[in-house]
Amino acid sequence: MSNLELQQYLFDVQGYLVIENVLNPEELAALNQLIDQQELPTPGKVQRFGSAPDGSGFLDWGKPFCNLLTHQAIMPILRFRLGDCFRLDRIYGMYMRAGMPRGRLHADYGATSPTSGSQPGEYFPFRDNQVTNGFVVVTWVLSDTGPDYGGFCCIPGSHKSNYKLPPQIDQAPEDAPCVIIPNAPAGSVILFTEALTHGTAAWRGKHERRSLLYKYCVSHMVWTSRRVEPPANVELTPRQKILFGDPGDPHRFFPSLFDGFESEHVV
Ligand SMILES: O=C(O)CCC(=O)C(=O)O
Ligand SMILES: [Fe+2]
Repeated sequence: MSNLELQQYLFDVQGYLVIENVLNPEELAALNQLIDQQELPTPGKVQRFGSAPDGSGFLDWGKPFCNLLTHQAIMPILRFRLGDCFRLDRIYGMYMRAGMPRGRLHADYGATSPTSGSQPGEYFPFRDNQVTNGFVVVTWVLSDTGPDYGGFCCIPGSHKSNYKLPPQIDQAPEDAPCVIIPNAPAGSVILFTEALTHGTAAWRGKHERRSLLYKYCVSHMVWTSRRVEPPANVELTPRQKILFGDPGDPHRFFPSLFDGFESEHVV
């Protein structure tokens, strides 16, 4: 079984995947230095930085942020869940300091989602050996996160649950053994489906939490009328540019991110 098949299996079973050692120390330092240069306000009530839409958010801060858009470590995995045609719906960074409280557990699909009572849109059922799901988050971990510190937390497998999140877990996720904080050292990437029940655990680390979140969805799906704009000062590759295209039907009105990009390490 190839490593990719293993990743596919684990992503499907767990609803998330951690891949360690994707960014090397130089790449991490470059990203962290560019964030330092922004002189952001001390995190507290505000936990997010560099958000878009509107504008380009942290993509405007330099090429290292744009290099992550179509990184070879994530593209084959995004393809499992989003098919060949997908767009960048939104981005933001998260930073946290010791003592900052948790966020609420949530999911964007299924019984726990805020829209669970509404008519579903086009639905992609699971077919053997092929899973598609409209919305995937790629979190680039720029400082260590995990059970000792806090950060991203989730209920593994909850993307397949048919029941609403029980109030006992909602009110005290830190006491629920089913809620875990995956270990993800700096340089890791976490991919998760927004169907997974997930959230932000309180931060206990002495160091600052820093993560960059890139959220991708199938090409014909949008959440708002606002769009992430391509950065003004960085020349994007043709493949990266596709992510900023107007929403449209896959292949008919929105091009593939894989056809013709074989030279970019497409698996
Ligand atoms: O990484 C985190 O703290 C969770 C972020 C989150 O809830 C999300 O991306 O939807
Ligand atoms: Fe979320």
